[in-house]
Amino acid sequence: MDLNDAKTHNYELVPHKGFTLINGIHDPDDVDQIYNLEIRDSDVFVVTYPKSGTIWMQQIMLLLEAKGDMTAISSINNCCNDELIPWIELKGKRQAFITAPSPRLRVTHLQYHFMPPALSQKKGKVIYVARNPKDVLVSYFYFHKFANILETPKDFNDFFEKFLRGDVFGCSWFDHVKTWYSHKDDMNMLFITYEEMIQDLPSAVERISLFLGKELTDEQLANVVKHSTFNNMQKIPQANYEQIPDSMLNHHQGRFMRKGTIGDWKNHFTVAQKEKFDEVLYKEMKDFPLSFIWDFRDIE
Ligand code: PPS
Repeated sequence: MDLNDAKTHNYELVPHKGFTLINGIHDPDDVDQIYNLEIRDSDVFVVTYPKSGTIWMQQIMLLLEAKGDMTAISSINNCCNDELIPWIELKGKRQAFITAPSPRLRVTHLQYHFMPPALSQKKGKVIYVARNPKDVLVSYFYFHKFANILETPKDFNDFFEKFLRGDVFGCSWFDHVKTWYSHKDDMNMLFITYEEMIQDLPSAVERISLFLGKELTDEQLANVVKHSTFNNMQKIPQANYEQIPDSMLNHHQGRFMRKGTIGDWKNHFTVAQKEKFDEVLYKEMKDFPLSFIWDFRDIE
């Protein structure tokens, strides 16, 4: 199935093997078969919890492949970035992966246990993009209003509680990040944060390029950066999913490229919500060697 498939479905979350899938766009049997895929050394998977910078990383990878030439990407008749770097877990995409030419670039929101074990034997590459969970929550709240494939939240607090319970597609942000991070050294993995990318996009692009073994000139790298800034991506219809039909994305309710910043949670969380979130955060992450940037001021 393509994301631009205009059929009307009854989308709902279905629990599957300790994770959740979205009925209508995921097929559990198909998802289970991902584990058995043969991996090539040239395969690259971008792994994210939803709303952590997937489309941003897609854009950077497409531009690196095209050596910074945006016209080369725009001239391909694609409706959105994920037609060129698809989600492996969407219906029909696993089959296409098997015969696709190298390099096979894919994105996924899946948890670690669904992915081929060859990745943990250092075959292929993984880029994990993590974003601070308070901003993920806010971005995900707006995406639930925007996406008809997800339940519209009653209000912010209702969504806040669901997110903390992991009662959303992607399940618990904490489990997702901790599980993938704990396998970092088994894999060829680049672990990078959304905040690092905001803080210094040229350095982030250089790291990604080096990790992927790309050889670009300084000018080509500068073009990759230029065409992957939030302001420029906002103007690209493919990055905004503008051609995805209203049956899937309610374009009157918002835009995919919404704010693209750090610390928007401060405009949404009440004091009580912040305290509650921090309690859970402490409990979940106190023994974990990961820290996040929560505010723009922290990097100024
Ligand atoms: S999804 O639906 O899970 O694939 O969403 P995902 O692409 O992972 O995340 C969407 C958020 O990433 C922001 N974004 C960017 N921020 C800064 N710079 C650039 N170039 C960029 N591209 C995408 C996008 O705006 C969403 O965040 P919010 O906070 O909602 O704006």
